Amino acid sequence: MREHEVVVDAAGRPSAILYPDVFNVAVPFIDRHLAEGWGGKTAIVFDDTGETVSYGQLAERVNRCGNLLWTLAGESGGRVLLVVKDCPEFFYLFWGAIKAGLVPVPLNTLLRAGDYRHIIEDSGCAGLVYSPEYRGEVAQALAGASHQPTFVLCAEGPDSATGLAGMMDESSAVLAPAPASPDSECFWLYSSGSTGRPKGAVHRQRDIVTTCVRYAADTLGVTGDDVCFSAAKLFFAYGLGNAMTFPLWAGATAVLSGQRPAPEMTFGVMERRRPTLFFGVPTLYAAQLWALDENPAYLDCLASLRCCVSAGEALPADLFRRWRERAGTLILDGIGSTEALHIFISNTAADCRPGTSGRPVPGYEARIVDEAGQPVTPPSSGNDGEVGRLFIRGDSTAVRYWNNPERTAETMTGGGWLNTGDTYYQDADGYYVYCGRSDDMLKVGGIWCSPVEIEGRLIEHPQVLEAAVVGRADADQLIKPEAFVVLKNASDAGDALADELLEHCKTGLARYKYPRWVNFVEDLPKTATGKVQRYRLRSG
Ligand code: 3UK
Repeated sequence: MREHEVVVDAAGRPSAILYPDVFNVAVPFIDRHLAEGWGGKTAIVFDDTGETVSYGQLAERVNRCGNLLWTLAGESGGRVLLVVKDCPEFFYLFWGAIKAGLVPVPLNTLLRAGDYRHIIEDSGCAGLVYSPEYRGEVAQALAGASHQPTFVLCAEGPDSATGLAGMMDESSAVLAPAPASPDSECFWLYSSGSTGRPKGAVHRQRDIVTTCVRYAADTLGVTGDDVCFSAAKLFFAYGLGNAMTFPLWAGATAVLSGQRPAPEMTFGVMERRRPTLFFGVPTLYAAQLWALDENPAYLDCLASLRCCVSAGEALPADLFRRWRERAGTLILDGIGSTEALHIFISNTAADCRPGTSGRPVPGYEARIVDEAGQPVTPPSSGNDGEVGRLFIRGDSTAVRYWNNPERTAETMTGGGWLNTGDTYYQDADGYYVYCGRSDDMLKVGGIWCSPVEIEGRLIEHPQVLEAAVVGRADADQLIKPEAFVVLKNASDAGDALADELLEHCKTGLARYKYPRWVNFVEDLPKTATGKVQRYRLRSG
């Protein structure tokens, strides 16, 4: 098989990615490093056990696992569901499946039996592999499911006949890549969404390469010297790139932890494994700052970082500033999605505007359109552009949802344009500013009002930990903002603080945007991936 080729322009930036007709993406990500003489380099450090895996060991285990999965599945193109925590086996399973011509489907390990059952039935999977931690939910899902996979395997544990390690040992260490093409279907990711059943986004072989060339290498500058640590888990498209495809593409090292990403865990991993790149979500950065205040010794753990990345939800400018002051690094906010596979609009170290998502990653196009699908007025002579719906186009977007032509038509809208479901505008300098999900936006007094902006103002208040804002109809049935606030100290709640927060909003925002109601709550409803579910806060 001929190698892929990244064509660069005169400035050394990627202008095109060329592929041979026959292309299996496991070859450049796994086998290439052996051919280039890097077999001895460390690919994975597993923090839970201290185990390290070299690129040579990785290639051999991917082959063994691919042979095993192929033998068990007995069909080409069969889906293999992975309910697997972050650990080296995740790599063997994901790449082994792809190399053998099967379709890996990493699943959120925080789901419950009912969700797994839906996915087992929806995918018509050939196999399911799970980490022992999730045995209970998986068993319950299988017991009730109308479809039964051909094989079910535990990813860890004693070398018994049902365990992965023992069965891999008995499988051949030689595996020729299954013939595929750059456009053939490669893996799926179920997107959680805040509403409705999860939908399987179908990604092609080339999609992974695109995110690595365009975002990881060109935007973030990941090289073989980097050590990547992601608090976002591998089952999430964000984590899959951060902690697996990006380091593998660059010949770098991935640090994995099977533990829950609380501040203590992330600081501990940083202290032991010295990552250069850290990938988190805004809520975690906020909690880490809080922990740094409590325990300043944590600061030493951050010394190896050259840069941090945030995605999943908008990073408030205040959090960006506090982190830069306290931790001394930038947090590059970028927006990505399961359907786009990774980040497509981003800040960079050289061009960073706090409170915005940055500019389109080179290789992606963005369009902001009105409800009729027409481009909104762009920014001009010092004025912001109009607010509208964000569509993007790029060579990593999912081709369809499995088994769901209606949602496919709504989201993959033709001509390669993906409807992100997000509301954005471009500021006067062209930076893209997130205003909320298209369906979370409020019209207050006839003017678009972003819950995210009000939340950003609320959390600037020193007593506020988290906030969510939704629309609530007032006595005239006009929509006005209502705030749900989590305090750092719940005992501070009271009318005096509520009044103070209103004043804080009125002084910091256009006046019509202040919340008309403030509710103090213990926590906010969130999806399994940590996004606030505003729709659950809306009344009536
Ligand atoms: C929201 C953001 C504002 C936005 C993801 C990086 O989050 C990821 O994928 P999901 O499918 O959700 C996608 C939706 O999340 N969002 C993501 N990033 C930002 N909103 N600022 C941001 N920086 O609504 C988007 O449509 O769970 C993130 C890489 C890969 C991903 N899958």
